[in-house]
Amino acid sequence: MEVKKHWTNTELADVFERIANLMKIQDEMVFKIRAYERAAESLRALGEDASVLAQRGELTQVPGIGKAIAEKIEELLTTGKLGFLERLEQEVPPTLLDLLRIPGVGPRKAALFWKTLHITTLVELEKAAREGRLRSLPGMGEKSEKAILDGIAALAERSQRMTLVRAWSLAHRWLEWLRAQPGVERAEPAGSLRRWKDTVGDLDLVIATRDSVPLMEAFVHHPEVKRVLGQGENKSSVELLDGARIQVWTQPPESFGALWMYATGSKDHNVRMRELAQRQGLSLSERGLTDEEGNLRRIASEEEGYAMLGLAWIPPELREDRGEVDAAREGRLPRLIELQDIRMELHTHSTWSDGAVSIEEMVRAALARGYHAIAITDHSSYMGIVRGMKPEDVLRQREEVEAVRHKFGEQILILHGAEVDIRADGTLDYPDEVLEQLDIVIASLHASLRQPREQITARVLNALRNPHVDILAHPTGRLLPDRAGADLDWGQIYPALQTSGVALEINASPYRLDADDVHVRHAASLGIPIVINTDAHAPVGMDEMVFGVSVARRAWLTAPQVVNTWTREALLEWLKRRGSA
Ligand code: DGT
Ligand code: CA
Ligand code: ZN
Repeated sequence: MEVKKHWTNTELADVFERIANLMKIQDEMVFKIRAYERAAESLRALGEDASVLAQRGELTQVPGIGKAIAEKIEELLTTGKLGFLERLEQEVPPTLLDLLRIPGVGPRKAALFWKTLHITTLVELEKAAREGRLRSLPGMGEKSEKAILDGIAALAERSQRMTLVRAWSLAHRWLEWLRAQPGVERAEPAGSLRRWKDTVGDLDLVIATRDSVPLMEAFVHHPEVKRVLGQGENKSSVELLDGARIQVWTQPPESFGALWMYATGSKDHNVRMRELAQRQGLSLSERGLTDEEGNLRRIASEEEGYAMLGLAWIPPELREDRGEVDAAREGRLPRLIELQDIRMELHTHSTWSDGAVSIEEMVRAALARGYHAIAITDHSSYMGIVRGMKPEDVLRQREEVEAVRHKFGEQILILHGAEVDIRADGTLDYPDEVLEQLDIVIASLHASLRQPREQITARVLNALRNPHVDILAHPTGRLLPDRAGADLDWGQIYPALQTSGVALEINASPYRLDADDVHVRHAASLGIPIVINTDAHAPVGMDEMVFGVSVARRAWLTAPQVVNTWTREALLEWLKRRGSA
């Protein structure tokens, strides 16, 4: 059997769930619908790749997958399409499925709106509700009409993905719970979380145990579980009351390495790894490596697993199929920057603008983290949005900085800087006479982020042309998990950074992570210095450095490429070359 597109079990399950929902709207017979739902559940819980099982002709051995479903899976795997679903979508407009995401709207209501008012989309439904056309339908009223409008508004706000900070705190809590369960020898994070992707869809947690079934029972019956999406012996997934999704995978300890590799992904990395194994006549699964005679060699640790395929262990942050497998084979994986390499914080706020504590307290916080330098960079007074500093405040602030310097002496280098707004017309918030008195200048966009590409790019280029600017902060202004940032033309930003010598910021806030890994990697490859800034507004803010470092790692950066790892002398030297120190 030839497989054209790679289908994950989740994608296959989504297809059958889609069929089941369309049939519900169609008011099909319950037992037919149930068969598709069962297929979706068992695919979600399946430990092995359905595509691999299909190649071996073993799909029908999976509980919940009969001959008819197996044929549909094979059709999807070989042709990338499913005739049955296509015909179904001719009968029931698939956009109706969007209506099911509204709380209180099930297939019956969706069918009602469709058949009586010819509504097929969320937009049409919202319009009808606004115009009061729903309330007179059978089983509806003014109240339920209002509930639908509220539900649509809430949908728009709710994101399907989590920020890294939310995902990690959830993961720590669940790992603790899992580790306390009987028979659990090890429990670790996997999936996009372990790769530190900027947002996380569902949490993947992997477990070494010889006693999986009772563990899975306990997991799906945990009091925080709202809905079981799939339950199997080696894999179960649930939706929690707050909407987050968790997937738990198990293997006996001898196969833990294989499982951890598999569940960490990414999918593209796994595909690349499987190809590598295939070239050696092996098949790689979440249990281990199987040779052509069918002998399984289990993989207990990831290091062993990679070594068995002739590779150095690959840090999870690199597992995105961006050249890491070749680099691991050729022994040229980078020595990635680590949190301990960070020795300074160059973007912080105090009570002089919108920070929570005094300059002295921020300096103490930096010292407590073992840093040898800190920059105090309060906001300029743009548009009065935050309590920014007027040019005359900057001069008064300098006196306080001097006093704090006097107090701490050689212990720490204190730079007096500012975060200056790039105004909507591209000019900076302070005149050059003020900028030239500062030790370090950060330029950033805060307002009018929706300007057209040409205009917003020109704004940034203008700021980069000012010789006093040292750092371009959170360049796009995006807000995670789902508010996109400015539409910058990076093709112009990179060369401008290069010629100006301005450093590109990785803003470490888990709500920003801006610039992102892809842009940072490219910038660093051009020799542009990268600086990781927490933009702390209080001492605890400095703890977010770890998220910024994760972006740098995903961008393949080594410590010397990141300004924060430098010595004081190197920092001052760089600033002097920039002309502002
Ligand atoms: P997410 O949850 O959207 O943030 O992204 P991931 O990377 O956590 O993806 P997810 O949760 O769909 O799957 C977790 C890992 O499991 C993924 O990184 C790779 C692996 N995986 C899932 N399904 C398949 C599959 O069908 N084939 C292979 N080779 N790997 C898969
Ligand atoms: Ca995931
Ligand atoms: Zn800031």
